[in-house]
Amino acid sequence: MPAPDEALVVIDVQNDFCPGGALAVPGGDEIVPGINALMAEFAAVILTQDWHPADHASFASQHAGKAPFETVEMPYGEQVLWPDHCVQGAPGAAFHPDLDTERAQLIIRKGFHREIDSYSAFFENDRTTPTGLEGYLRTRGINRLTLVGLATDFCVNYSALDAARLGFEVTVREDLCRAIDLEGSLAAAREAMRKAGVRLEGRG
Ligand code: VGL
Ligand code: ZN
Repeated sequence: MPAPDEALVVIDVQNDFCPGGALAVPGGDEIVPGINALMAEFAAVILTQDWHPADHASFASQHAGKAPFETVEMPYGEQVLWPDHCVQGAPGAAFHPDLDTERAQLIIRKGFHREIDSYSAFFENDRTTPTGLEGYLRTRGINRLTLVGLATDFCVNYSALDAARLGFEVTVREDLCRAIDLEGSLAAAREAMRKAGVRLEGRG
């Protein structure tokens, strides 16, 4: 029986993060069947959706002389610049067509403020502007989370760290995540999550 205090949070399983997409994560589509199957084990299923305006400040195209995967200094710290991706309403922002979105009780969109990126499902990249997810979970009495999705080293990592910091018990199913892995970012993310008390499960 699914426990009432547990939720599955599916991070950014969107076309642009899958092969053929603008910011494709290697093997990003491989996790979809396993995520669909895991949904049956949870009473609460939440999806996140990266959802940027076309002129979002995280896009390299908005910074003269900058290329994707270079970094800039933003008021809130260092920001990686990305190819244009997950533009609001565009096909790339849609969920992978095979993802079972009908099971979702909440879809939380993030990254919609032009000036600030939002990797985490809980806070924008200033680590203080809330998305509202914490309040939703607490008012439903949910305090244990399992995270899956894309990408392990960015949105899953930031979401897991914020959830742990907020006092949730957090498990990341690594077999149902895939990474971008920029300059060791996957190893750094795994180390940070482990240090924060996040349970890492399902690594082959
Ligand atoms: C993501 C980079 C930019 C993610 C989102 O979902 O991990 N990464 N936007
Ligand atoms: Zn994004």
